[in-house]
Order: sequence, then structure tokens, then C-alpha cells
Amino acid sequence: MLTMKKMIMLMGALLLACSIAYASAREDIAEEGVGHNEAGPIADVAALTVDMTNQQGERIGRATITENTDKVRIHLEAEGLPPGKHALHFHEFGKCEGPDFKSAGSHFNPYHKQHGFNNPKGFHAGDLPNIEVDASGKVKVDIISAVVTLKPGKPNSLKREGGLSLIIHEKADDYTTDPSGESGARIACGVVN
Ligand SMILES: [Cu+2]
Ligand SMILES: [Zn+2]
Repeated sequence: MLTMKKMIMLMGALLLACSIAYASAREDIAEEGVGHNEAGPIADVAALTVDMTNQQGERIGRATITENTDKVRIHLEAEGLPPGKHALHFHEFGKCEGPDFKSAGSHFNPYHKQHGFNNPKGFHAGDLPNIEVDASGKVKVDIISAVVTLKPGKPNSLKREGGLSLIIHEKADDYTTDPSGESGARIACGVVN
């Protein structure tokens, strides 16, 4: 039978283990600086609206970008997309010329990093988590990024001369392979400015 002293020590050890696990989970999120938003709406400071267009030039949805202190939220709603996981990135130029959208250039990369959250030399400021399109071809998602800003004049600002673009890809981002995570063709594009 456990003595009272042993019971107290055991409980203390359990509590400590729980708080360490909690802290490391929090660090994982904070380190990445990018993720899906589960914390509810964020106050709108300065909003940007991005109309998303498919390879045929049809408007398929809209993204609304807002900022609260140090985090940017991207609220994306679109339809007519292939079901499944798709990469989503900010690309460096504000030009969406279909059908290949090559005009958008490479990933937005003001700090000269390599691509991918899991790349030791990563990641691009334009890298974002994959989105999941449902069986009906729709997506409605909130994504948080702490590595871009709407404040003008900063190297990582989404508000810049000539703008930049938001792109949805054919495939999921593997979060590792430089320069674009093996995410395939660019299937939708929207000018951010
Ligand atoms: Cu991309
Ligand atoms: Zn990238």
C-alpha cells in the first residue's frame, strides 16, 4: 500500500509530466509560426480582399486577409476545385496570367530561405499549410501566419509595390522539397494588393 508521502510524490510527478507535454506542444506551434486558426475570429485591422481565379479565368472564390497585432489571418472560401489536399502559397509577383500562372513567379521569400516547414534551411515567408477541399469541391478555411504582415514598408509585407499573389496548387505541399514542395501545377491564383 502506498504511503501518503509516496502518493503525493507520484501526483507531483504526473503533474510535471503533463505540464512538460503541454509546453512542448505549445512550442511546436509557436516555432512554426504558421497554422490553421482554431482560436476564433481576429479583429480586423487592415483587410485585403483577394479574388481567386481558375486556369480558365473564372472566379472561383475569395480570400480575405486581416491582421491583429502580430498575426495575419487568411480566410479562404472557394469552390470548383478538385477534392483533396492542395498546397497554398504567397508568390512573389501580383500577376495571375492563366492558364499556368507562371507570371506569379516563385514563392514570396524576402528572407532568402529554402522551401518548407520541415526543411532545416526553411521556410519561405510565403509558405502556408495545405488546404483540404471537400468532396463537393469546396473549401472554407482560416489560416494564420506570423511570418507575413499587412504593415507597409516591411520586407515581409503583403502590401507592396506591384502586389503579390495567392496560389492554390494541384497537389499537396510536402513541406520539404525546395523550391516548391512538389506541389505541381498552379490551378488557381489571386492578386494580393
Ligand atoms: Cu505555390
Ligand atoms: Zn516555399
